[in-house]
Amino acid sequence: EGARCHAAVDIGASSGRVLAGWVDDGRIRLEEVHRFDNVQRRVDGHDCWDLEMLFQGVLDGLSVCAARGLAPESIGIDTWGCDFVLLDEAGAVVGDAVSYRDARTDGIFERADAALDPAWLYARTGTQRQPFNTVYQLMALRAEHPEQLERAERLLMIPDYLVWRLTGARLNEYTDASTTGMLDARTGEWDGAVLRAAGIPERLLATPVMPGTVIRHLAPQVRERTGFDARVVLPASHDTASAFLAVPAQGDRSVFLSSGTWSLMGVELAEPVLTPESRARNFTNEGGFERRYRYLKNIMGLWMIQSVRRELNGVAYVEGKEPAATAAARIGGAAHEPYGFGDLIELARQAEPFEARVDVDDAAFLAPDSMIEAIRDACAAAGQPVPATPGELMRTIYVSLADSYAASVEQLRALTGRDFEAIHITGGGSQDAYLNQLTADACGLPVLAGPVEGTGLGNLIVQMIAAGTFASVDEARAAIARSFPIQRFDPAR
Ligand code: ADP
Ligand code: LRH
Repeated sequence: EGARCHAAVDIGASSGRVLAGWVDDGRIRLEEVHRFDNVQRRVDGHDCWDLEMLFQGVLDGLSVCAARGLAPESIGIDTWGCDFVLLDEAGAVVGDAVSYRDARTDGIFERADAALDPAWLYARTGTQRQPFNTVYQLMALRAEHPEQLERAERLLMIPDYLVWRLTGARLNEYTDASTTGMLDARTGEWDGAVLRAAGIPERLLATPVMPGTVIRHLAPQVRERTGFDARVVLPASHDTASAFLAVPAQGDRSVFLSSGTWSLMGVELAEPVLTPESRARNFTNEGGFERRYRYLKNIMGLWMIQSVRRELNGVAYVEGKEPAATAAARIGGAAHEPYGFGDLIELARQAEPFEARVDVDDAAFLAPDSMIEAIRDACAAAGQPVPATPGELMRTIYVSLADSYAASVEQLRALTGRDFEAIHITGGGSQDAYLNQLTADACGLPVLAGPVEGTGLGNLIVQMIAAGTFASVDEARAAIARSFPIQRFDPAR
C-alpha cells in the first residue's frame, strides 16, 4: 500500500516551491519537486506580482509531482500575506496585483488616519500598523482607481486567487484574511465598521473559511495539465501561519522565528492582545489554525540581505527598473560578482570586529532605491561608523538584526508575562549559522534551527490532519520533531 502523498505549494516574496510530502514509518518525508524565482515587474507605474508566472509555477510543480510518481491526493497553497487581486463578475482580474512594497502606500497614514483612527483600529483588529496592510492598499487604490473598486465583485488574497485558478472556488481563507487589517480579531469575521470607515465595499468579501477545509477537486482543464486529479485543501494560507504551525516546540517556553524575506518573531496565544502597550510595540495578532493567535512582530529580516546581494550582483529588484549600481561600486562590490549568501556570510566574518547599528524597522529600508546607500545613510545620521566594504555592510545588517531580535524577545516577555527557554528558527534563514549564533548571543537563549522548509511542512500537516493521518497539531509537531534534524546554537556567555 503506497503512502498517501500531499503537495504543498509555498510561495514567498523571494521564491516559490512545490513540495511533496508523505508519512513513512511515523516520519514525515519531504521532497522538493520544483522551485522558481518570484519576480516582480513594472506595470502601469507600479511594482506588480506576475500572476501568470506564479500560476505556471504551481502547474509546473504539480506536473513534476506526477512525473516522479508522487501524484498527490491533496494540494494546499500558501503565500506571503497582505496582497490581493480583484475580480469582476465575469471572473476577469480588475487592475494589477500590486506588490506590498510598491510606492502607492507611501505616506498613506497621513491620508488614512482621519478616517481610520489607529488606536480604534488596533483595538478592533489587533493588526500591526504597516503601510502595506491590505486595508491601506485598498484605500490607496480607491484614491487612484475608484473605477476598479466599483467594477470589482470579489477580493481574493493571493493564495485564494491561486485556489480559484485551480478549482473555480472563490473564497477568503481565514489566516490570510487576518493580515488585511479588516478582520475583527475576536470573532474572526470581517469588521463592518472598519470596512465602512475605509470605504471598502462589503460585497468584495466572503465569510472567512477555516484552514483544514476541503474545497474541491481540480478543475478539468487543470487536471489535463497536471495529469492527475486531487482535492484542493485549505492549509493555513498565510505563509507565516503555516510556518508557526511547523515549529517543533511543545509548551509555551519557546519563541518562534520564521526567517525568510521577513523575520516574524512571536508566540502562539489562545487570545488576542489588543492593549495600548501591545499597539505601542506594534505586535500583531494574526489568525492561526484552529483559531490559535499568532502574536508576533514583523522585523525587516533577510530582505536587507537579499537587497544588498542583488545590488552587488547588479540585478534589479523589479524587472523594468534600473538596478542601482553606483552604491555597489562605491563600496568595492563589483570585484566579486555574483555573490551567494555563503560568500556574504564569509565577508561578514572577515569584517569582524566591525560594528554599526541601524534600526532595521525604519521605513527607509522597506523599499529603498539602494539598500546599500540606505544603510550607509542611516549609520551616518546616527553617528555610527559607516560601512565601507561589502563585509562591513553585512556585519551592520547582522548585528542590527540580532539586536532587533533581542529587543523583540524582551518585549514579548513584558507583553505576555512568559519566560523563554529557547528560540526556534525555521525558514531559509535558519540555514544561516552565522546569524543563528549572533541571535543566540544577543538574546542570551539557545537557538534551535530547523526545519528549513517549515512553511511547506506547516502547509502539509494541515492536509495530513484533514486526511486523518494525524489526530492533532501536537501529534504532527511531534512527528516533525523526530523527522528533521535540528541544529542547536548556545549563547556564548
Ligand atoms: P521567502 O519564503 O520569504 O521567499 P526563504 O524562507 O526562502 O524566504 O528565505 C530566503 C533567505 O534565506 C535568503 O534571503 C537568505 O538570506 C537565506 N538563505 C537561503 N539559503 C541560505 C544559505 N545556504 N545560507 C544562508 N542563508 C541562506
Ligand atoms: C512573510 C509575510 C509576512 C507579511 C509579509 C507581507 O512572507 O507573509 O507575514 O507581513 O510577508
